[in-house]
Amino acid sequence: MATAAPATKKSPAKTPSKAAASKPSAAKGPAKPMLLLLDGHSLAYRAFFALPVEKFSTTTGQPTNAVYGFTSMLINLLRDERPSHVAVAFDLSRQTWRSEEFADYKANRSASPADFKGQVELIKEVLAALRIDVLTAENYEADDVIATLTTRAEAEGMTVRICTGDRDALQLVTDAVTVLYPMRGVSDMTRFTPEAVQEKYGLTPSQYPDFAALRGDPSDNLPGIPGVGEKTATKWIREFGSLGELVDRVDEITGKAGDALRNSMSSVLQNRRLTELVRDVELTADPLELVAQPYDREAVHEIFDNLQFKVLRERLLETFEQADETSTEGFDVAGVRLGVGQVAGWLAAHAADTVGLSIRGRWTPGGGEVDTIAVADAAGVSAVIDVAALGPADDAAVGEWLADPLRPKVGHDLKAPVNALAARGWRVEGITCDTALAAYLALPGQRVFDLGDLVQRYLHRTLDARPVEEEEPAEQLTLEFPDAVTDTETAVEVDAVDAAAEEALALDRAEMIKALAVIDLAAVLQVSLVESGQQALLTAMELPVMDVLGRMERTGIAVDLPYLEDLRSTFDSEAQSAAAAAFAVLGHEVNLGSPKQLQVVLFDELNMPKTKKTKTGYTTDADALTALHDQTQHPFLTHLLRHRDVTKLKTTVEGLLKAVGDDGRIHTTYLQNIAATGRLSSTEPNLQNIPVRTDEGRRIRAAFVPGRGFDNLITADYSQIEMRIMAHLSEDVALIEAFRSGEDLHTAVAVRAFGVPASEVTPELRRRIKAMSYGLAYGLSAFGLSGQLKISVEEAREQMDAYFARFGGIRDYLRRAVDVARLEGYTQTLYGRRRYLPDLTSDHRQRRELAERAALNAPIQGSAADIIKVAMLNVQRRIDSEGLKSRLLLQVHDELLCEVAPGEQEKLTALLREEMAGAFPLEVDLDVSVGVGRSWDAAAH
Ligand code: DCT
Ligand code: MG
Repeated sequence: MATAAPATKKSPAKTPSKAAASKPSAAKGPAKPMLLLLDGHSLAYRAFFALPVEKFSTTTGQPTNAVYGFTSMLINLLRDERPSHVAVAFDLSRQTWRSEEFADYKANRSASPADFKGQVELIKEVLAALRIDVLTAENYEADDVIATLTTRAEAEGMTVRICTGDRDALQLVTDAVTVLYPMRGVSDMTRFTPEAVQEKYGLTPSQYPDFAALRGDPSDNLPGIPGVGEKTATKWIREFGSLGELVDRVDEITGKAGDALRNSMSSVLQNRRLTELVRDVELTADPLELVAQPYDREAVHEIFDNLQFKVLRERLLETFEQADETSTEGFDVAGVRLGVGQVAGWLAAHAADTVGLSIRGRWTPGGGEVDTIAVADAAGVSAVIDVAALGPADDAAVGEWLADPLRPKVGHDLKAPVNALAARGWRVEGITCDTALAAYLALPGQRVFDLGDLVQRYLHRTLDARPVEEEEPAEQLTLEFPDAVTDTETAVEVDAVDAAAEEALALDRAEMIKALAVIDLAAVLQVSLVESGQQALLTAMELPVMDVLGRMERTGIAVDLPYLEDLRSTFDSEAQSAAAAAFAVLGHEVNLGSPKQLQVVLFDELNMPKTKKTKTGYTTDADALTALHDQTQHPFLTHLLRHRDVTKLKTTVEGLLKAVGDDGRIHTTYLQNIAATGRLSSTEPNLQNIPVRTDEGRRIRAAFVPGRGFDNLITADYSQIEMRIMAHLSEDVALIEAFRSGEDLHTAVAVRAFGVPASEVTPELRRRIKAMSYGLAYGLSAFGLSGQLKISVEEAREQMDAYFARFGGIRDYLRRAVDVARLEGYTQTLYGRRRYLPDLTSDHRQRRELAERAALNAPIQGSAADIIKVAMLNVQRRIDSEGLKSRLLLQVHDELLCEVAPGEQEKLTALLREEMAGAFPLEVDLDVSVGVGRSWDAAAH
């Protein structure tokens, strides 16, 4: 029995199609309906082989080349063909009437490559988001479904476009049916009309399957005739008109070819039966029901986010912008640049309003320059403030307005512009929404928060000016009676001035549109945050954190420049001597940075055991070489690894040197909305990159020193914060007790889980127990654990069992965490920060397991991130309220770093301890250690 999706039928008449929604001109009358049919598997396969999988994979390792290529072809087809009806046919399995009739049918095909599997499901998800019907029929191939729909569509008077990578479909070509056949890659399509078939093969479409039967088809495992090629096959069909006629008069063919044909007659006839497409498969959908629908915007964003298709999403949105009634709308922008004296008036008139901002200028680390501030109110009134052309009264008014916490402001990604305003001497208070931060809370999995994208997604609008309605303007009358004077030169001058003015006006308009857009966007995002219970995270956490981060960026941290330069040359010469030592072992030089040359040295010259094979040979990545070194202890590897380490350190130091500003301080830039867990990161320099526990890391941190007028640096950090959060969340009695015993945690765990006396817990054992605690907390399997601890899987399983026998609450919590997240679709931190994990229900094992580990990790890492943010805010508030001169400088990992003003050390130490320990009332207390010194390293403890 044949089945076809979907079960629900749609009315062909009511819903306007995606293409039809682009308003075909009424004068032409309704265009003939056009059905676009795609062969899902054959195109997906084409795409898979046309696009390199290395270039098309998500950061989580999901291959996407087939999905990408298929979706790209689909978008092009929808754009170019503008079908009114559309469907995609898929094969269900390899078992069809053809394989029943001929057991060897397609039997030569190897199993689909591992990277291909799973992508078909993703393609179906894309199609569901685009609201395109997927049709299948048991016992039939997609080809037959297509042939059936084509036949019926033609009978209904529709035209048909078939896109497939299978030439058997050429038999369907008529004046009303065109086959689009992808040539090289996925963007070139050959259009097979009857004429094109004739031109290419010298045959009519109905002769094509006759010819194909004679030729055979290696890809379907259909045998050909020995000694008879395409030329002869074509000649015969042309001469006799059809295979039937040829069979009837087969004796007229003489010579070897004739004998071969007569010998192969039964396989030729079988080929012909198999090549014939079935035109009456029972389907539950009729061609007229396959109306093209407007796509499901939310679903498209979701699947494209998952697949990390940025360019394709833009192409899709752009292509169907006009078709989508709601998205064509831009913004009414009637505002102008405010003249001298008008700024104060505009701001006074908006004293009670929330004002949308868009700030234009140039941002530098911790500073910058502002050109204009575009402002808008919720009623759609907008204006532009030219910062360079402010009179004294206006200047004061802008300063007062910006600094007033009771005058609400909203904007997008304001940290950098606020730093630039600060450089101009303007403090900013009263930011009630930053749409980049609000979107980060609403869509934590996304990494880029572009205003235009968000406006599309949440407001279904574009950042364009809405065209002004063309009325009969009175001025036009005067234009019809132009001044008689036409001085060419003046006209040219006027044109140039006009062009410049036009350009300035366009810039101002773009800025005003952004100011208008953020107001509407903020409103929508705030509703969404209220719905998900994350409103307080925005107002009480992320927005104040943005303010503190901006202050830290502007303050920067002093460095000992001569020391840092020395350090660079030290690392440089260490790198050189490591290289020299490596060359001495080899007896010749080699480029240590070239994987190709290393492969030759390691595996050919030194005959080392082979590492994992990749596309470019045996891998020489850090993990593999470390393992190889553990295994062989080869001196070449010792020097090579040392060379790599030191080179990396040198790069880190160079990054720091490059970042030192004119004031002798490094002003890092914090990234507040990148990490899906809620953690902060930083760039230029990336502070996370400075190794934490190594000697070299300490040498680097020794370069950070107190600035002039400050005594010391003081650092305060949490110890074992993740395990404390784990104890709190799991309520595991043994773990809580281990913490409360006052013993060192990892030692206490060793004692409890494995019965080793505390005195026998060596640093190495402690390290292993620690790795085990964190590993299990983050979802490591026995297999993973065996790898980390370099023990057998069996041993790892035993240790896991012993661990969980004692800390059963942890195991129960971990299971529950994943189950709840699967059910709800997201995890939550102690503060209600969400992380959405749709892959928890994926059929794709790799993706599902990745999501499961994320579900364990996110609440713990995210809660740690929340806690340190709260601590940072409270520390800053206390510093302000107590009027201290000391300053917060950095936040990195679980650590806060401050500059101590003279006489404030005691106060600051106490304050840091109090505020960090008191940031959240965990079941087990937060432990804070504080250290003071003349450098970051000296302060470490
Ligand atoms: N971490 C991890 N796996 C490890 C070690 C550390 O995931 N094997 C993560 C979680 C904690 C964080 O890094 C900080 O590391 P440590 O300071 O080493 O952890 P700790 O529990 O604070 O241990 P210690 O008491 O030794 O500082
Ligand atoms: Mg620690």
